[in-house]
Amino acid sequence: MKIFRITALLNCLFPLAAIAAEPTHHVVDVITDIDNMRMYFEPKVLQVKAGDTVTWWNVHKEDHNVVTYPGGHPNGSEGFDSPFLREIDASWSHTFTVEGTYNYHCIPHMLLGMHGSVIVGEPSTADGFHVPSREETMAYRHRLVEYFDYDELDVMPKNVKTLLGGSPDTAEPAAAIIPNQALPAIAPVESSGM
Ligand SMILES: [Cu+2]
Repeated sequence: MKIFRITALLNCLFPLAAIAAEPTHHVVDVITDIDNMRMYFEPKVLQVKAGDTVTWWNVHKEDHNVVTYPGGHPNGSEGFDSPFLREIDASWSHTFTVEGTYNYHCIPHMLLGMHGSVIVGEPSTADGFHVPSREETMAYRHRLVEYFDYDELDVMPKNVKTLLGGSPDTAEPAAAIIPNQALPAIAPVESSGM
């Protein structure tokens, strides 16, 4: 087995390279900081290699999920879409096989800037992302509309309701959360007055 001997020889000469090629397990902490009204992923940007597994770990008791944007994953990949992590220590894992950039977020807290990226190997170029079909885009939009219904808006912090275009003092639905209208750009949330 000549190939085997060559491999064995390379492993002797470059033992670190052999170790580095092994799949690695990474953890992203899913953080709920109620006092400061912050929900975030730590690290926000994680670089891994093809074959590696990432586990999102819910550090606190709060509902979170991790979902790639419809156009937020590389050509030829499936993206990912986790169930809700609800309890402390709840976790969900995904193994990355296709190289490129995966931009994801938590649906309940996307308006609080709960976004993250996993870069597998090299980052995707601008034209290297999956182009979602109309059906994929509409399905995603429908999930947002379902999630951010009137009841949810009612319990949202005032500054977020204001960002959505609703009145901060009422539970008025946000005009922006209607199918076929673009979501507004999210300005930085003022920390004063909280
Ligand atoms: Cu969340």
